[in-house]
Amino acid sequence: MNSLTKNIKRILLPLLGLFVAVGLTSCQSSDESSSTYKNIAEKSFVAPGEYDEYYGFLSGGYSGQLSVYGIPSGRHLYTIPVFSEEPTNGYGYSEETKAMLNTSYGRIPWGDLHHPELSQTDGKPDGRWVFVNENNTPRIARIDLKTFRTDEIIELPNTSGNHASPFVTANTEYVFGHTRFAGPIGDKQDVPIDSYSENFKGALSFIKVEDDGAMDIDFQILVPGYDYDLSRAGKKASSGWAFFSTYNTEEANTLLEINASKKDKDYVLAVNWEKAAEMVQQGKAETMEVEYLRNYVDPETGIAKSETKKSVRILDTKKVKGLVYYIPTPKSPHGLNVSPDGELIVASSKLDANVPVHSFNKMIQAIENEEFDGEIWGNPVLKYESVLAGRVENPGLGPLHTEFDGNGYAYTTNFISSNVIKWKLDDFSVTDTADVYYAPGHLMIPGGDSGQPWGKYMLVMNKITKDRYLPTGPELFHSAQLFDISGEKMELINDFPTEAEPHYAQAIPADMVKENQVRFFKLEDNKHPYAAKSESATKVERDGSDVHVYMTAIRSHFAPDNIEGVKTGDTVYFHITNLEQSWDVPHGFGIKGANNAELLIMPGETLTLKWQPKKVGIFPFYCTDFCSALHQEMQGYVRVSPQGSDVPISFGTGT
Ligand code: RUQ
Ligand code: CUA
Repeated sequence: MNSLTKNIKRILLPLLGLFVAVGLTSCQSSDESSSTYKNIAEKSFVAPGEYDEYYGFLSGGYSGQLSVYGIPSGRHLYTIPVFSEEPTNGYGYSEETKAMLNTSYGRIPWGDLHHPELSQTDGKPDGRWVFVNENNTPRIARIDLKTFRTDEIIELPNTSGNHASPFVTANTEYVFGHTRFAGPIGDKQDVPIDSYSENFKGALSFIKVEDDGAMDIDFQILVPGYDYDLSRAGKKASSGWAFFSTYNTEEANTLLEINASKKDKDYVLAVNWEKAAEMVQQGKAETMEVEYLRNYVDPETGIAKSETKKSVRILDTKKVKGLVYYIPTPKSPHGLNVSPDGELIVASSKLDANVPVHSFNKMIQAIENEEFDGEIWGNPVLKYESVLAGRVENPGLGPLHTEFDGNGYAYTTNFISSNVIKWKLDDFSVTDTADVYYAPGHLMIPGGDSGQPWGKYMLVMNKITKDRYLPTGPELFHSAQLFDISGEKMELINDFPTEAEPHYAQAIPADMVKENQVRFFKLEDNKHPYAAKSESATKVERDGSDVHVYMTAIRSHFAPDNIEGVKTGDTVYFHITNLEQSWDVPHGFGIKGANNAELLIMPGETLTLKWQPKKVGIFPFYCTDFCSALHQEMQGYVRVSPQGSDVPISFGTGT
């Protein structure tokens, strides 16, 4: 066995063994440790009626949604629907929100959401928006933190597996999206899979964010067909640059577990995005015809719309030079993180015994001095030693992600050894290790990937829950563990289950978000074409086989609440306007037999439920949200007659 194979075995076997090992490890608290926890409980205790210090935004992974948790309490505050339908409030089911889930492949009810990223100003999270990526059918969404709603979703063409995404530049000029799964780009799509090295490429997308948040792809950079795994923008010293970790530089198309673990080093790609943007301005990009959708909520009507885009501008690094540099990095790196001052680039190598740390300044010098070690597509590979700032020696097994506390320390998760290490940025020495339960992926310090971390708490998101909580059958929520990192030692202070699989998270001081909240929508500003802004404006209109119901809801009745003249074969649109004008008084709407979810209508808003009655009879509808003492009375009836009957449209609400 050559030493390479031995090395692979040495690394891969523990990976496999992990799943056995966690089964054997018992980390349940003994009486002794329970009492220790009682002593620290007050560190995460938020008294009833008091607020958390931070909003935490945790990705839902394969739920497709974004969860909002209070930190340090771990209270689950809200779930923001993004890439998946959400029956709780009818997102994706109401006529107003359906278009948010449109793609060039048709309407998709589900997504795989990996990374939240807060918008930034001067390298500091600013509380305007959260961006999130969809990994499966590549998209990026923007969530408005005044309403906690998804306002825009843009699809990324020429991309598969949008994983290294959606990281922002220091003033949110751009948000990035990238290819994890390389593939053919351009006209020639129908190619043999094993023609990978000839036909498969990657695309790095740079999405411009306007002042009002509107997104569009400014340009894409074509790069070799590697797997682009994670990225971060440079900041301060390195602003104008972006960095991407890669694996599978072997360009394998099968059994990647082995075939993409052959080379000793893959690369971190350093991309000069500022220069790329300039080149695009100078007309140096080619235009490629592709189709992709941009879905956005019309701010006037509140109705989501889709627009089809037809082309993107491409900078092909085979032809355009001076944009990308390859920094050799051992070995199948995953996490990619840039220190708060922008100088250090940490690429955690899943399969290497050390964590390499690159220096931005050394990189610039190496470029100037042409300290090169070959080239890829005519672009320089820099000498590893020329760029390396140092190594974190023996960090633990399976290092994945790193965050920074802003006080000179970094924290890195180890997936296989189930712990987090704290290490010093000036000499790369490990100063503390904390066990977590179990198999951590990402970790998050509020602002910890920005230029200004708030280094008081660290949240570690674990992939395996096992015996941490009461069992819930074969499926368990993942678990998050909160540490106090204000002292020398990391101290575990809270532990709570999290919905689906949080990959990454962001957090921001609550004051930066809570003062900006929209508490209700002003009725006078409602420009929905089917709004009924008072009960006197309610009506039912037939248009062929379509029936439009202009309905209002207010404590504690609907108007109209008796409707006749609907027939089987009709399509009924219930346009319901919530007339309330105060905070936290939604009304719900559900009707028997609807092949649809309920609606949850916020004060001042109009939402529409589409219903196709299939049976003759009397169909009750009711408010689904306990809104008032007489909520149970908030109900009504629709009479459905057979197709062809001559029952006329009539409607009313009592007398
Ligand atoms: S991932 S556990 Cu960010 Cu999707 Cu690393
Ligand atoms: Cu309105 Cu219950």
